[in-house]
Amino acid sequence: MLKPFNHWLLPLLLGTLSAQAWAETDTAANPEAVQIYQDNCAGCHGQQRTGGMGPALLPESLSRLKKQEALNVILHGRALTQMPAFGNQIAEEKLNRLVDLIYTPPAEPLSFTAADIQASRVHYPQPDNDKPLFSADPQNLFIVVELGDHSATLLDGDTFTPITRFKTRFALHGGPKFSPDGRYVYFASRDGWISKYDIYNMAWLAEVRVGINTRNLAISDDGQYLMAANYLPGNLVLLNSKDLSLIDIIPASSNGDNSRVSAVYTAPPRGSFIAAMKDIAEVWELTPGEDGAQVRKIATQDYLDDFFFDQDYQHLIGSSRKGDSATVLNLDSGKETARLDIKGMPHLGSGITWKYQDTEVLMSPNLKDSRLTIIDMKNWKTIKEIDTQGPGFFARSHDGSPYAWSDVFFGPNRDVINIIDKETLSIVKTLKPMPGKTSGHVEFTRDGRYALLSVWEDDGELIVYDAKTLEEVKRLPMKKPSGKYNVYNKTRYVRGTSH
Ligand code: DHE
Repeated sequence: MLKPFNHWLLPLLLGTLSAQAWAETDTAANPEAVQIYQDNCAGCHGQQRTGGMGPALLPESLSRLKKQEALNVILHGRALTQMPAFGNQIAEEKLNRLVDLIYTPPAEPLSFTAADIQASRVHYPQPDNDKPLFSADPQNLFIVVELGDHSATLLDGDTFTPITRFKTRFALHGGPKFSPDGRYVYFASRDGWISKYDIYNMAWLAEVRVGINTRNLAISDDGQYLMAANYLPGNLVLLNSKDLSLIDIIPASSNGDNSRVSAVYTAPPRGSFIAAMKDIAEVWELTPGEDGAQVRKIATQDYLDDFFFDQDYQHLIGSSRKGDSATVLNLDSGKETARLDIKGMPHLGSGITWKYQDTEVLMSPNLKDSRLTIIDMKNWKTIKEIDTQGPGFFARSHDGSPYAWSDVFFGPNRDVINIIDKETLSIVKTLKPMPGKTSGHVEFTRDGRYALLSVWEDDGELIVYDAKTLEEVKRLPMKKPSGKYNVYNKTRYVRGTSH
């Protein structure tokens, strides 16, 4: 059953932001653009460009959109959203100045307070039904995020049939996270919205805006708490996951230094969250409670940015911001126990592990170099480097599969996917799912029998492969499908998937 649903059309209680007049410098430098903005954009994007129903229009939130693309959206509107076309009302040359304005940092610092968070909360009707409204196995569902038109598809993981497709907030980032029972899924958007969706009833339940520039979210092992990491303002926000009410705001500052927070992860066996700090040489462990979070600060030698954890969450493997090495931190003792020799820029967050001979290995893609690095997790030594056709972004495997999959996300060969034999540690096959089109990010079904791959294009596809024979099983058209997340694999923290 496909259920069309556009949550932008529902009445929204928009957040009120701290009153701040336009900085005089903005008005003086670009007065006409400021006027155009106030007359046409402020209603949805906020008086101070910090967002409302529409996304924030600040350099931090637009860094991934080229100016020409922003101009095209203003000229022609954005399909399936409330963004209208202005090309037939305002001269292009004036709109160009408007684009310049939104890519200019505000002259005065922005603030986003507890009151702003509370005022932004959106409640939807709460369904009175505890059973899925579909017959698919609730543990073998996938959520597929489609960045192309800011949507998500709920997919039956046995038949590979879409159950429903729904609009999401603009520009989601990081994996959505499920409640432990798999009934609810939580999304984070780059401009601060946290949204809770009821999978069984295929309905939004609540939303809240937690910041201006958000990185990701994590759910506690017991499902009670949600923590979000923000670049702007630099802080962590703790919510009650039931109704997304605010519990605590934890500013990311230490000894007078303020930091952006790169990401927050849940550490289930520890009952805590672990946060990566962008601008201070510390790792934070936060234990949530009804009255707030207790913070343990672990000093590190480097600024550690991108984290991977071993299966029992005793060790954190973090790459240094400079990207030329990685550190192993024992989370119990708070001491650095090893250094990994990984050149280039390892993307540890996308690393995966599997059992190999009498040990466990970690394989990390590399954002800068054309190689995959495989490390023995007993002694933290590199045991194999695999040359690839370009830098990669994601890697995936499953205990039920003999192979690990990794993309080549950048450069002329971004259309290939390498299949690595987990016993021989070598590439056994290279797939080219759609020549010339970026392919990346794989997730397996609950039993590891099938692998689902994205063709990462506006008119892209989700391709289902038999994970053993590597033959194609099905193609589904999708709009720039990015990540896909299997309920069982994610809620059981299965080896080979992202946690
Ligand atoms: Fe991501 C996860 C950081 C750019 C798509 N990305 C993550 C996580 C971090 C991270 C810390 C883990 C959080 C989580 O899942 O809860 N990403 C970063 C960056 O620092 C970087 C390089 C720059 C930035 O501007 O943020 C970056 N990421 C991108 C992209 O350009 C991608 C390809 C497209 C996009 O969405 O913007 C992208 N990142 C993803 C995806 C995941 C992700 C799909 C979840 C992967 C998973 O399997 O769980």
